[in-house]
Amino acid sequence: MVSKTGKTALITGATGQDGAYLSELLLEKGYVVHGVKRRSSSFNTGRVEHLYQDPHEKDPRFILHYGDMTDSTNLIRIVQETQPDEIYNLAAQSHVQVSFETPEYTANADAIGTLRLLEAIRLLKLTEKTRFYQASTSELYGKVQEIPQSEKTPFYPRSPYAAAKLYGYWIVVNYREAYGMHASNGILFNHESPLRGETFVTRKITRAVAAIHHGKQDRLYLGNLDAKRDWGHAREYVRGMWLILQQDQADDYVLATGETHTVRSFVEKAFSHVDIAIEWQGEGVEEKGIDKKTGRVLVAIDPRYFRPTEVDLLIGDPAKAKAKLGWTHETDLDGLVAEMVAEDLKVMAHAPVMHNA
Ligand code: NDP
Ligand code: GDR
Repeated sequence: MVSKTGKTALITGATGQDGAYLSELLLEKGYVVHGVKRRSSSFNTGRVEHLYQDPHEKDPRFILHYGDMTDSTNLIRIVQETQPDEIYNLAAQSHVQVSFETPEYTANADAIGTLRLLEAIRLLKLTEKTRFYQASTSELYGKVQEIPQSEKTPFYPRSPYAAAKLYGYWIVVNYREAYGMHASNGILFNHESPLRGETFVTRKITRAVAAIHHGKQDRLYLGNLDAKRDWGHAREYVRGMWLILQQDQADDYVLATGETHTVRSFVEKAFSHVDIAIEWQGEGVEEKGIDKKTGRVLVAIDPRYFRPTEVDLLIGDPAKAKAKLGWTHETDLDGLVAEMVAEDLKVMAHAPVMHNA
């Protein structure tokens, strides 16, 4: 298997939102791309379906391998067989709220999983050859210490997910310093797209708006409407990941838009695309989002979606990425919401009736 660039990449989490965009980008650049996919009883390769190549073809350039971040020997074997020039470690139990329910599994996959991959590189004597990207996160900042958050802002994780990712961050720094590995952290702020998982708040909102528009859902239930996030477009963020690994020196970078918005504002923007103006009435768990024209309650609060500890405010400072990588975001929140709603309107036109959630 020889690629046009001569480069081979291994992506864990290739079937996720970022994995799909990154696979696409690297294939365009002429890489041979190996992806790790989990065994699942249901179909989990929908996001990379268009990249699929018949394994019987000669020299396929996109190859999926069964694997799991909790299985060391599996990871060692995949790294050995693929001999990658670049590893992008995107696999994770990535849902913050779910991490409160499955803290041990989250630590195993997200923290120790990162260690397993780094150790695979070391054991296989690939420290000189293989560059390593770690999917670190703005969740590391957690409780607000300073804004905007930069590479120098202290961390204060607020969930089992963030605590696991904190280990991932530091073990990457340690392997860089201890063994001279080209291992870097991208500290990425929230990034979304039409491929975003359906239970993250942005996609949950855009799907519900589309379903309500098509008469397939009555109401959207949400948790904390006041949380503020720095939301960008996933396609642009995976380009940043690639740029990070093209640098001579490994280093850690924030990728963000530098703007922040509330969940409430995301809801209003999304409904505006189907010509609905939302008016908010009530307070706390009694708060409701009402269609100004019809008086229908379209948004209500379900306390189940409140987190035991919340991250109230994220706003990133991407100055270092701009200066050193030449990376900036292009899509603003309005553009992102417009694209996500437009895609979900297409999806929902043919969907069955949805449960309110
Ligand atoms: P997704 O949840 O969409 O994708 C996660 C991927 O990891 C999926 O392919 C999933 O497989 C896979 N995975 C989960 N657990 C395991 C495991 N035990 N072994 C192997 N694979 C596993 O996440 P995103 O694409 O949004 O994010 C990519 C990475 O970036 C994650 O590490 C996330 O924590 C991090 N991150 C994301 C941000 C964002 O805003 N999107 C911001 C900052 C960091 P399956 O498809 O079978 O579920
Ligand atoms: P986040 O994303 O926790 O920032 O983690 P998510 O979209 O889940 O939550 C964002 C904010 O919205 C509030 N919220 C709700 N969230 C969800 N999921 N469902 C709801 O109904 C709801 N109502 C309000 C949340 O409380 C939160 O404040 C994402 C993941 O991709 C991580 O893997 C990644 O590391 C970070 O982004 C950066």
